[in-house]
Amino acid sequence: MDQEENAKITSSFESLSRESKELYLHSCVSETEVEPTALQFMKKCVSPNLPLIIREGCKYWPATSKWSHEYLRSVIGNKFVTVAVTPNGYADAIREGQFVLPEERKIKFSDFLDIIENPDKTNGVYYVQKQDSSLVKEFQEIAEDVPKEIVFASLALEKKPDAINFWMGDKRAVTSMHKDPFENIYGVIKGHKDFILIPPTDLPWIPYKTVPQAVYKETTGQFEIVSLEDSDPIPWIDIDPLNPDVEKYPKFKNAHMLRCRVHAGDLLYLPSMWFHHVRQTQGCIAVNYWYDMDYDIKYAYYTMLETLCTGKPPEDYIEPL
Ligand SMILES: O=C(O)CCC(=O)C(=O)O
Repeated sequence: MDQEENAKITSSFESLSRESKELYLHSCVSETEVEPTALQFMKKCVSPNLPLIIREGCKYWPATSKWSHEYLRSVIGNKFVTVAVTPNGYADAIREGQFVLPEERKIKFSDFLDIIENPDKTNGVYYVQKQDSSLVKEFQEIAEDVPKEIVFASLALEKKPDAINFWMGDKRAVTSMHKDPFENIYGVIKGHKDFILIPPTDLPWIPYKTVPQAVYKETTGQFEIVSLEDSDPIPWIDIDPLNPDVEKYPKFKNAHMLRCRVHAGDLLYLPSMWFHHVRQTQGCIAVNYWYDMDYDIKYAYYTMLETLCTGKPPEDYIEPL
């Protein structure tokens, strides 16, 4: 691409980012204390692709009052569940030039609770974070303590959730910045979560790097990073929004970061394709509902932006006849 064309594209990115801020983004995540109707949710959130916190939106779910450690021990203490273990709390993040997956272990839930209660007595950071509808697959004994769907969302989106996930972990466990193709309704049951959100229109300022995959393995008390030779390299975001290296990635300064704290009993609507980074308090428990996004005109524009940023057509691109 010649210089002139490059300058045109950069100025288009700047105007997209500026116009988005001026016309539709807010300076903080909107909040309500009243559950939206399906129509309000569609009109004010899904359609404009804007996040919303519904304070006390899950306060009256049975889980919010029932899920003490004592209760969980008595109901699922003997069950083996999948836990992600890392040396530093960063699962699925770039380390030493590789995308490093956590070591997945099956341990008894009561042993996991012991570790959460005494994190300094164990090597590594433990996080129950499997995202394959884990609440339904691994925690079915307690699944009845939360609704099977979020009614206003199912009505608005005209579908049932694709996955319902259970999250519980150490305060050092961090979910690195990424985006998902889901409309996400995220309920915090115990503790609180801190989200950093960046809108999809800021994609040009987000540094992606395509790196080989690897996995943590603990042997004799030491974690090592083992390369996954047979896996394909993947693109992942190479910046920590808590401590961004703006010398390396100066454009990241343009990103419009929204920060919000979601307390126990609150619901967050996290729109599809928004970049998010998540932290939590010790032993924080959450349940989230992923609804498949609609592959609509917003998605098509996003894909165009991605193509402009990378200079490459999308992976599933089919040459027109
Ligand atoms: O709670 C977390 O640690 C991450 C949540 C997340 O990434 C999601 O719900 O998509």
